[in-house]
Amino acid sequence: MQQEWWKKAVVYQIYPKSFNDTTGNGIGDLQGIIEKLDYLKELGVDVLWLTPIYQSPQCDNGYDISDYYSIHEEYGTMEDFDLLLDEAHKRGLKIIMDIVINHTSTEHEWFKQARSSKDNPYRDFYIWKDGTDGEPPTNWESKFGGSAWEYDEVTEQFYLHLFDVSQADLNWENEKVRQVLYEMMHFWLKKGVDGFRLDVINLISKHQQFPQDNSDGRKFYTDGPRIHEFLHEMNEQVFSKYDIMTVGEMSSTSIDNCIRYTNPDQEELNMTFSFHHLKVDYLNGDKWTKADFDFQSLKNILSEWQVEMNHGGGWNALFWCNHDQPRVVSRFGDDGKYHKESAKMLATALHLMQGTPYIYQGEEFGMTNPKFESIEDYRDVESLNMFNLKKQEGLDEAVIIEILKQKSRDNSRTPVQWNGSEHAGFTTGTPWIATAANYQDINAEKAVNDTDSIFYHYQKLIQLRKDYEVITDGDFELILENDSEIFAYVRTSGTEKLLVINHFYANEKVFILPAHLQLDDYDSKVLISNYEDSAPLGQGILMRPYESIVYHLK
Ligand code: TEU
Repeated sequence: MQQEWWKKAVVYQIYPKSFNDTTGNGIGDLQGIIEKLDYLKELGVDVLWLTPIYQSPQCDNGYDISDYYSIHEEYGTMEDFDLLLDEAHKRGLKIIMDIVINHTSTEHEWFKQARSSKDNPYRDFYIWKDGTDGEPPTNWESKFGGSAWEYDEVTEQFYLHLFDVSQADLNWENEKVRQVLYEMMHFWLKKGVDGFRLDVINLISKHQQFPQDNSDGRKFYTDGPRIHEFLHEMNEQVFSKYDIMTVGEMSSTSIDNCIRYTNPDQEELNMTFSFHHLKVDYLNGDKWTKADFDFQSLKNILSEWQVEMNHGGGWNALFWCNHDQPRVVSRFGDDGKYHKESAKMLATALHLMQGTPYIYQGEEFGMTNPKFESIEDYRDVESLNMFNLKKQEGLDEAVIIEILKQKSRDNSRTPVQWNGSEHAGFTTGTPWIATAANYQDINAEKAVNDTDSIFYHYQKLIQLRKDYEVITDGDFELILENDSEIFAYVRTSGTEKLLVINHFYANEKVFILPAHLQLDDYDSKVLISNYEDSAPLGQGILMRPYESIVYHLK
């Protein structure tokens, strides 16, 4: 069996476009990442995940790939990439690539060939169907709004696109497709990359009858009929040949499937991202609503995934943030008065669960949603599509903006706030998307110069993972299940225990030690907290606003 080094690793996600620009064109680049490697090393992370840097028309910021073998020119060259990999490795940092193989850009040569005629050898690389009476083949919906089928005039058929019209779904039933994709993965692994994040990988196997649906169609391709077979094949032909890590992004998945994806006996992937815990602020399941988050559901979902994945021998990727999600401190914390306390509390709550934690650029010093007021400030294809759709439905523009301020993917895509200078030190030019207005208060330089900052709290959490086996191995038990303000849990491995108490609100609240946890049995050292003078363990602890305390009980 391969070494499971990734169980003890912390991953840092880089969205290159917004990370650091060295050319002054307003777009981040690979040299910009190289410049910041020492900063990342100081934070203490082990692995860097780069979102797609391949050649792309950038309709979906690189998730629309037009050539898997070259670097998008605004980011640099293959020489820059090789240098980045080398410089990262020199510092003991690993790099994983984002592999998008559910779809390609319609600008990819395969698609250009495929759409040119029905008998082109590449036709069957994609999913083409006849319409019925001029209507699309099925009523399936695109994740970015509208039909999932686009009519092509030249060959008079529709092609499937679960995302944007510029992202055509590949036909995984075609063995040639699978083979060319595996070959492409070998290319990157032979270069020395340390693994992959696989974009929407649980959507690649479609129900071949392509049925009509009484909903949006997702049940006919989510965790689809041949998904486990395909992943097993990929593992056998590619992953098993290298000492790497793999993480699958799983859209609308289930625990049972994620156990199968990640239990080592199945030989598929190492870990999965699931999103149920990030839908707790959707009103009636609809993302495009403005709503408070449901704290009780958040606790229940996190706890269920912790316990069930552990029982099934699976492994979770732990995350609050990524490039598709709003900033967590604005979402489940307080981005005003208790910015520092709540950002630290959220970090602790996440990092001490079982799984491999991910930090998204800027999260380590508490970047917030930018709260853009005008549609002119938004760039994301999904946000712009939704804006237009909601307007057509008759929703007031001001109301839609309020929703975008909470839900837009652009909330996480603003430039990394490096320092207090113009455009937060991200670029000397004009950034492709505006910088959040609070960059003089919240930036990396300030955080590094303040020993009490959010940055050092993350650094400490990363170090604790290296020092305490229980963080990796321990069972998870939710306590105070029904408490409406505290998320507390116990991690247990042999005789070692951690008690993790997180207060998610701005009031004061007494934590009462549950009866089955005997105070006297333990040494109650405070391992980490977000107030200087957090109380030693007692039967009752007064928790201050967003206070978070971790006790080591042994
Ligand atoms: O995202 C997949 C996905 O389904 C979402 O997280 C998506 O952004 C959300 O459902 C929209 O409401 C992945 C990438 O992370 C995302 O950036 C890409 O746009 C998408 O796949 C298509 O490649």
